[in-house]
Amino acid sequence: MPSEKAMKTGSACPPPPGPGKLRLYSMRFCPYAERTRLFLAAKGIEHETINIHLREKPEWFLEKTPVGQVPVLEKDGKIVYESLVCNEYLDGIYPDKCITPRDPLEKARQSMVLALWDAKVAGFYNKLVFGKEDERPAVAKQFVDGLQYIENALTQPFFSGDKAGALDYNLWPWFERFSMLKNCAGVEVSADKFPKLTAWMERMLELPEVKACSFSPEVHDQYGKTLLSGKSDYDLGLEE
Ligand SMILES: N[C@@H](CCC(=O)N[C@@H](CS)C(=O)NCC(=O)O)C(=O)O
Repeated sequence: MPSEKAMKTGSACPPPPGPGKLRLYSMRFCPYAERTRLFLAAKGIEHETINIHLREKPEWFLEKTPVGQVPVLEKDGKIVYESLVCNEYLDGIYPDKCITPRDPLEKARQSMVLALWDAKVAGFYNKLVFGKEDERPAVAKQFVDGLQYIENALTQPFFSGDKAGALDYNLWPWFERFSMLKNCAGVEVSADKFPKLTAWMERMLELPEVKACSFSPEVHDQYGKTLLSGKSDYDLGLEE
């Protein structure tokens, strides 16, 4: 099994995965890569993971993907990148326990909620964590207003219906990191303002696939501090 430590510039390119074998290029704290890790865990797909040092990317990684971002999947000499594309690809090549909705209207609905997330929430989320301190009160209001759209879109018990599905897994990684909002910007997602979302978060935390892929709020906070200092510790918590 490859080491979990992030591979850097100058490292030797690992030999390609054997025939039929799947490899994920990831970074342990990346929310986009977590989307794909959640799909892999929920579907029970055997795979190996190679973590990438995103500040000192290996040359061979940049040869695999022009975008230079994780997640990336590799199987039988073929490369797929972009988290949402990776997840649909996984359902395409491993059709058992298909997570992506088959119904075109439901698939469209889920994509529209993700588009709402991108348009109304994600940017403010990033600004709260990484942005200027004096702008935070205004941004916090925009974030909370935007999150209301997501609360309204939640068809209980899960975004995807009776069971967690694509939309739940594709949104979850940011909710898992909400403690960073509280600590960096004092913004709390409370049950009285967001009763459906807070109940959904409790339900998500009980799922085995979420337990398998998540880090605790304390670890996210520790990683967040290294990220904000400009020196992300991709190997945080791993043995020397
Ligand atoms: N749109 C991409 C975003 C992926 C992304 O931003 N990944 C970050 C890590 S969280 C990354 O690889 N950053 C390295 C870089 O941009 O150079 C996706 O959905 O996969």
